[in-house]
Amino acid sequence: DQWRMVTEELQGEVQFVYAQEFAKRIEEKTDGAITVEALEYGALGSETDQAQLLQQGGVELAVMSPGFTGGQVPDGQIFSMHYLFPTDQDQIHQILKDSEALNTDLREKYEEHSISPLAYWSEGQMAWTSNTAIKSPSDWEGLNVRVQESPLMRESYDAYGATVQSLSWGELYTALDRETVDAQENPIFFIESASFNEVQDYMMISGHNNYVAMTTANTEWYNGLDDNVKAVVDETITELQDWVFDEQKKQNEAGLQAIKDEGSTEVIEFDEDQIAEFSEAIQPVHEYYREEVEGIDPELFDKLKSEIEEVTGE
Ligand code: 6CS
Repeated sequence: DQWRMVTEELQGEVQFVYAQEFAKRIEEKTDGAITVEALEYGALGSETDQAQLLQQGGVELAVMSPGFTGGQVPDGQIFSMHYLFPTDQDQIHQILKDSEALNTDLREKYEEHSISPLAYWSEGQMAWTSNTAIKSPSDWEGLNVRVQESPLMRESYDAYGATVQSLSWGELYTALDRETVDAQENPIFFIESASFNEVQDYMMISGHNNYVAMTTANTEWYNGLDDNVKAVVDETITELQDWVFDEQKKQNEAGLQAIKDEGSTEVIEFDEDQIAEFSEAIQPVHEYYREEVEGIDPELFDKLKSEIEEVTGE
């Protein structure tokens, strides 16, 4: 058998090296009976094209960011909520691995759309970049920020007074360079790798969110696998959760150093007071999400929140 795993990133970047490592391990474990082709961003279209392809069974597996199916699977937007998850990466790792709200309840919601999230993992803390310094929520006023296809992302930046535009990331460098877009969010390794720092003067380590990716399978395909093959897939994905945790950490540390060395982007790290101010400004969006957003399961949100509190002790 040959399977394909499509990713949203390029050679050397976290999602793509994850797919290569998955391929390597599956081939080893099956003595070459199953091979997996890792595909980089662009090979089969944009991120939204790739999501559709997975849903239709055109590829068996995909590394996918929940942000691109936010309109279809409203509960998946929980990952784009600012100041909900902790900033501590070990704690996030534990929550993503163990949360029942995510691994059982949210998984079922995705499966209604033929997407089986087999694991959630973080690509690291996201930072904001912009050509003006953003030090308090009102600094967002009048800025146009690029987001993925998630209505909740719109609400969040709206709460700070910014406007949003959704784009595939492949169009983002040019948009920032031409100043049709003023700002964006991404994990630090990716900001460096996609050279967004070349066209942005400030990078804010804001603590507003981490970047979650999902290892997904087409649901019908996955359910139809022989039990022993499914066990190999599940085992490999569990192993890779710890593997990718270390990989993203390495890449994010190296990315931060490279941005500092390059020197044209000022790095601003938020202190506790700034985090508290932003966190307060976003609370109405947390409430709005729970109470008003169509298709949201408030119980899933409450459950995740209490699971987060258990891990952080807050
Ligand atoms: O900003 C984006 O859309 C891209 N960012 C990352 C870290 N991975 C892929 C994604 O498409």
